[in-house]
Amino acid sequence: MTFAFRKSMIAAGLTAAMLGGAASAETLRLSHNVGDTTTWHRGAERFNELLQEKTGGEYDVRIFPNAQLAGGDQMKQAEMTGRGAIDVVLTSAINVTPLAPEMAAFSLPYLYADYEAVDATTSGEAGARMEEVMEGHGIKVLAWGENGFREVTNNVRPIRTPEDMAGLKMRVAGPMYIDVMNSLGANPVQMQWSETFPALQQGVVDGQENPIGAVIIPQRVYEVQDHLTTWHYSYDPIFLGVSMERWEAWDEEMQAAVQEAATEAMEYQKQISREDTATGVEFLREQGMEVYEPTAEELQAFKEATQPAFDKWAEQIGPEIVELFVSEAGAAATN
Ligand code: X2X
Repeated sequence: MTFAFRKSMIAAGLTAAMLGGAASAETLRLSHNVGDTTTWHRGAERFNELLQEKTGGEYDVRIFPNAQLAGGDQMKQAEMTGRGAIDVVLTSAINVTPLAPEMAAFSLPYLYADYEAVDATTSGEAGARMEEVMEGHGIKVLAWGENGFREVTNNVRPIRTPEDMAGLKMRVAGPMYIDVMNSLGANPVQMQWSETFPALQQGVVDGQENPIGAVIIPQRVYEVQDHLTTWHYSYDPIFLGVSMERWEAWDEEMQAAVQEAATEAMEYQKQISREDTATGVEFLREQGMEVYEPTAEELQAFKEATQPAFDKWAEQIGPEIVELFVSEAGAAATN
């Protein structure tokens, strides 16, 4: 039975169950590594709805948050997807860097001036190049969504200059951010996201960095952090990817349904992340956070201070890929 036929039967009043849909629906297991209140999760839910709709109920998606399917290890999800142990992954570029160091290119400090620059790379040659890299690791990237520009929070003092970071114990997600924090004189600690809230609450670490709309607000980081600075130091995309093994086993009709559902779901996820970020600073102030928005000169000082980390990682990623990102982002930036 084709999806189109199933859809027309459902439109005519038959239920998916009557068509043998609900009982025999095939379930794809989707892993992501943040909580179920985030824009990531809402994007995953939208993917489930759209996939059911586009396959006439023959396929659905079960969502597992907090990297549960990888035993809580957010960096392990991609590798598991690559070998077919997880069907679908929704994760951010930084989590994939142990498997594919090239993916760190997106998050190089101060690479992007604005969203125009971001979108030019995810929809351009740079994004296509990263899709090839991920295919080499057994993951078909279906669509790019957004974690966002990562902003710094802490409980010790307002951050206005690189010197203000000195000695702060900072939770970070991945290896590149260790070097970035070191270049600022902070003390970085790599930690799972799911363990970060209690660590901040108990004062095990002083601060962390994450995007406002996708993570800081929905995960209520403002309840355990006093200061935030919108330093925009690193951008982090997310992507919806499916194991190549799964992808290659599907016929063209199913591949088209999955692709369309993913594209629409990530478009939605990106839009709500940007909206919630745009209104977020005011919301965080209402919640009692002290928010500092640096001037262009102050941002330049952070950029200069983090240059050694940029250079070190540019070498690791490969100059040709970095050049592709820098030129595509630079040509599109309007800021
Ligand atoms: O762990 C983080 O900080 C998060 C949620 O942003 C990532 O997945 C990189």
